[in-house]
Amino acid sequence: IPEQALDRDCMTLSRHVLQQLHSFGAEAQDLSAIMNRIALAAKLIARRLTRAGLVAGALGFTGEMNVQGESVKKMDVYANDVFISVFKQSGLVCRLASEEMENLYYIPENCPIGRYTLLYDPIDGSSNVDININVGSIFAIRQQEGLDEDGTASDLLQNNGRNQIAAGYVLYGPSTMLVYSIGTGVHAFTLDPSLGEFILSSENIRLPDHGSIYSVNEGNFWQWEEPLRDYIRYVHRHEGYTARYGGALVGDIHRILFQGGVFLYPGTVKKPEGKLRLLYESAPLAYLIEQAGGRASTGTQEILDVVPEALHARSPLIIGSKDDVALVESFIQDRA
Ligand code: AHM
Ligand code: MG
Repeated sequence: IPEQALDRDCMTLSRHVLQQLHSFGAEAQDLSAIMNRIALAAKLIARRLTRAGLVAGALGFTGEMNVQGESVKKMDVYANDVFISVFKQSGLVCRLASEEMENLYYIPENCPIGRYTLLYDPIDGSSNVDININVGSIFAIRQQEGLDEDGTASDLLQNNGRNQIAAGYVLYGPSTMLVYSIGTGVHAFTLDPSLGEFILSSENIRLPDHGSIYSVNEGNFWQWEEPLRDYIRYVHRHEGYTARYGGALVGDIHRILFQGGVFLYPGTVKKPEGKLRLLYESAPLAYLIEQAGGRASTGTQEILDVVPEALHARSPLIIGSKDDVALVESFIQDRA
């Protein structure tokens, strides 16, 4: 048994990525190095979050608005900068795209060799930060097509989410967890603070085809289209459903990944595209949940088939267990 425990402790994230790729070729090395950098970013953000209430200037708003028209939190800025610092001089990633930056961030010195773009939401669920509730980071890696240094992001706006080669999230909860996929299933790692390493805690996670949880902000009920309201009436009237909504997508999806169910952020009459952004929120999570045997839909189209119209384009999101996503879709499509 002690030997098994030791073996388990040695299954670090970088080792796992290399093992998943069954090769130590250039691409495997690159992906493993990128995942290591993401893990470093996660540890830096986790460290700051853990002590945020004690560190002067860690919490609260900056007073600025981001490109989405949302008030920026100091932690958003910190976490955004962490990813930049971690990937500068890495030789790995040529461009970064983030919720907190209007335009792509180029790292020209990396571009000749760094064939990848990193898309990320540095702090998902920012409203939870100041009250010490779980938040997350979301990321995706795409192969860069061409040496696009004109800032147009044209390749990102010509491809759909199937172009992602890796995606995942970090959950800053009671433990810090990193969950990722590089197209070979979904694997979860737990940060062991005494080692400073992410250690494999669940391999090949598969979510059930149906779960009892539905996760949606019902405060928007009267702003939705009627079919959505009908779906909610359905779950209210049928036994076996339970509501969970944490205000941070990563936490809500994490629960669904392990227990099944469905998360929804539908469009409203005024904002038909909803709130969540395709490139660094919906598409990475869709990739992950599909890899775990679930589905992600806009209501009428697979999320991974959507080609974004802009870097910060939004889309409605219905994601989780196959049967539960299909049930929501059946309400939407019956009325269409
Ligand atoms: P953020 O990345 O700016 O924090 O916004 C995304 C978050 C999601 O994590 C969460 O599911 C949603 O916004 C909550 O929004 P609302 O308060 O409208 O329910
Ligand atoms: Mg977000």
